[in-house]
Amino acid sequence: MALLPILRYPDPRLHTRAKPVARVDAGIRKLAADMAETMYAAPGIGLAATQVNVHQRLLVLDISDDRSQLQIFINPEILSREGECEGEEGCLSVPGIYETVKRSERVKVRALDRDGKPFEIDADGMLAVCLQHEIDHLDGKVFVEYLSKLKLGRIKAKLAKQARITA
Ligand code: GNR
Ligand code: NI
Repeated sequence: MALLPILRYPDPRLHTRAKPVARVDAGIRKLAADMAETMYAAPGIGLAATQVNVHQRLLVLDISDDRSQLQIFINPEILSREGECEGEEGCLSVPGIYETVKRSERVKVRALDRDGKPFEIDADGMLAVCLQHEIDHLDGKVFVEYLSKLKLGRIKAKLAKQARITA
């Protein structure tokens, strides 16, 4: 197991569109295990491969209170969406920034599991929000890019200041 470095916004590599995983093999399972370790250590409730500079369509998440329900989604696809909801989001690639984002309330997602077997889930609540947030990462999109130009400008200034302090 290994902790992987997480890319920080506005790193341009966060805007890479990830490619489908061609084969679910030991390498992919190792990557998923390292991503899970990285997510738990951060701590976060989800992590997309894009955030650790691997541009393959793979994400891990665990929205359980006791951090015991790891879920792995390979080549996830949103099949359908219903409703709308607004909630505050954060991102391990945008540390210290929490902003309200509009999302679909429910999503039906198809993906492959760690054995390469297809499955489908109907997600709502935090799971639905987290899946949309992570699949956005795989498409090269970071949640702050849903905000107004004014807000995004302020966030960029704040992140630049933080980077100067921690450098
Ligand atoms: O840890 C995370 N928390 C979170 C809270 C609200 C909405 C989405 C998230 S995902 C985030 C981890 C992360 O950056 N995943 O990409
Ligand atoms: Ni994120």
